[in-house]
Amino acid sequence: MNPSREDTIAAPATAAGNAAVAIVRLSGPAALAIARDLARTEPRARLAELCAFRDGGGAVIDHGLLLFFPAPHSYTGEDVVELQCHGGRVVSDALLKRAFALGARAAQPGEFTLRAYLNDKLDLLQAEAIADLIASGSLQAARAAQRSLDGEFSAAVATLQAALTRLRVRIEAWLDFPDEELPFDAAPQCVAEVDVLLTGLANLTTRARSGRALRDGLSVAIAGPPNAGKSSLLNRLAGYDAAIVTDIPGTTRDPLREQLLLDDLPVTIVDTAGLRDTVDPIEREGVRRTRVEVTRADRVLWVADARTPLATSVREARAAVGAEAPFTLLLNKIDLADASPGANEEGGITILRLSALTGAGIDLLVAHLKEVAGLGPEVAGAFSARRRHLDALARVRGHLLAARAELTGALELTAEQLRRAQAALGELTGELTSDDLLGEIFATFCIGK
Ligand SMILES: Nc1nc2c(ncn2[C@@H]2O[C@H](COP(=O)(O)OP(=O)(O)OP(=O)(O)O)[C@@H](O)[C@H]2O)c(=O)[nH]1
Ligand SMILES: [Mg+2]
Repeated sequence: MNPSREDTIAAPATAAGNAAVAIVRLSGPAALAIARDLARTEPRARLAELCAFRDGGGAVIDHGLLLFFPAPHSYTGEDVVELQCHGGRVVSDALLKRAFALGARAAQPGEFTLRAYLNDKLDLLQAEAIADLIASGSLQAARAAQRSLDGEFSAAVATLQAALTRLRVRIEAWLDFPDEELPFDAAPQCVAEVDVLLTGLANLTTRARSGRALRDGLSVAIAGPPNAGKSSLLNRLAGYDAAIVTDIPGTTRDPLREQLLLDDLPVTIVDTAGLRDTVDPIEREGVRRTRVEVTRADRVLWVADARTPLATSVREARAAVGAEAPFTLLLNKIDLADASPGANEEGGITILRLSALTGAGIDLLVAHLKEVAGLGPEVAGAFSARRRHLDALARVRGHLLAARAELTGALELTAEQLRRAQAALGELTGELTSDDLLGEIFATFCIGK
């Protein structure tokens, strides 16, 4: 994706469908001339003006508002024109057609924001936050996106960058003037500084991890022996009867997928056929599909009957999913086992006791899923973030730890690790980003943004 920036681009900025108003947006060097021709008027900067928009023959397409944002004080940093017309497809299509006839071309997805980025109107974190804000599925997710868009994430990255630069300047100076003696406490001082950087980074990562969870959520597969209460659990979490529940083992055959919002955490959850050896060809196919779902999920909830001996359930869970995916053992039907809801760790496995029928312990499960997703209590300060951000932050951490380890040895190696840490940080805001990555990021935007 590297379309010419000399072109003037046009696209509907509002979604298709019947609505009171539709907005067509233009950006680029010819935007003003096109607006003049369409509206037969001299557009004034940042002033809404009621105009008649006309086609090539002078016939009125619609009456609407014209807005002109001269460069560089516009969303894209270029001349931008917005035509607000009546809603529905026909009028906005006719306006677009006229704009194309006058020299504009159709904008690619995300191209307005790409131009804003290329014109330094916003950095990459902010550009991505715009797409996240539009796509946000909960108020918390929208707030996290807003925070990134406002530049909070970028500012936190910049603070780390500045501290890293100060440290690098000093170390590079020692390298450049090897004859000068190092202050005797130089190494411990630098270690302390790297530690401060690591603490700042950890804080940033926690907030980004929460944001990623709000944005991407978690994919969960419910699996376990037949009749354990898997479908009942899905229904309980969904709050409605999504799956058929009976007391006949082998009720569920096809995997049943639901999208849920559990306490602000988006969860894709799939209920599956109970795992057992069977000769029934339909059930066998169901079991095969369960195994596929288990390997795909971020997390498997292995549902077992609380009355089954724990060792048996652990063994079955390990045998079925142990190596394939991380799992949590849910001991269901505690109402029949005369047990109370609770959570504990045993042999590295999280065990939750609950009842899908009564709802006891379901809050523990939701809290557990939030924890697994990385959605901590600091959600109020979350930055909208993506996997690429977390990958970059993890690399920064790796380089800082390596730099710290080298500080008592070869200073060149420390310098190199700090340089790499800085480069990885730069990927976040887009200081060092390949065209391929830009193409990938902006291609996921909607058209007109
Ligand atoms: N008492 C009690 N009964 C439950 C509980 N959860 C599920 N059941 C009952 O157990 C039976 C099986 O429940 P399902 O949800 O269909 O179990 P499943 O694991 O989906 O079963 P398959 O689809 O056949 O593998 C039904 O009669 C449910 O009402 C629970 O927590 N307590
Ligand atoms: Mg079922």
